[in-house]
Amino acid sequence: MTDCVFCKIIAGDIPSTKIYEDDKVMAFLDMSQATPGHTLLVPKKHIQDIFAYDDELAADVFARLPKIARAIKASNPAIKGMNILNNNGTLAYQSVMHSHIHLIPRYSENDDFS
Ligand code: DGP
Repeated sequence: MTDCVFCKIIAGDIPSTKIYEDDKVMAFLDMSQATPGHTLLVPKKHIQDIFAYDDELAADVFARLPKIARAIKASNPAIKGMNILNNNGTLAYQSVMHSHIHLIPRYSENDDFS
């Protein structure tokens, strides 16, 4: 989709800090780092939200979550946990209408994140 910021990142038309990429998904650092290492996992196929997934796309995206979460955790021994979030619809605070999953590393109970 030509006016989608995440499609432009996937196409390489907007720079990003890439964490992972294969034929189905890409993961890159969120430009608004809730905590250091905050990453977005996105399907390469433009799809708006969870309500539009079919089983195949869900398997493609969600099967990759543990591997990417482990890689982020392994990158920094200070990471003690991780919040994994997915916002769907403006009412639920989705601001980019290309489905994405937030992986937010947690370092301590005092992380400035809510
Ligand atoms: P959400 O509110 O769940 O739709 O989160 C969208 C996230 O996308 C938000 O945390 C900021 C991030 N974001 C928006 N535009 C860009 C961009 O151009 N590059 C990167 N790396 N992240 C972006």
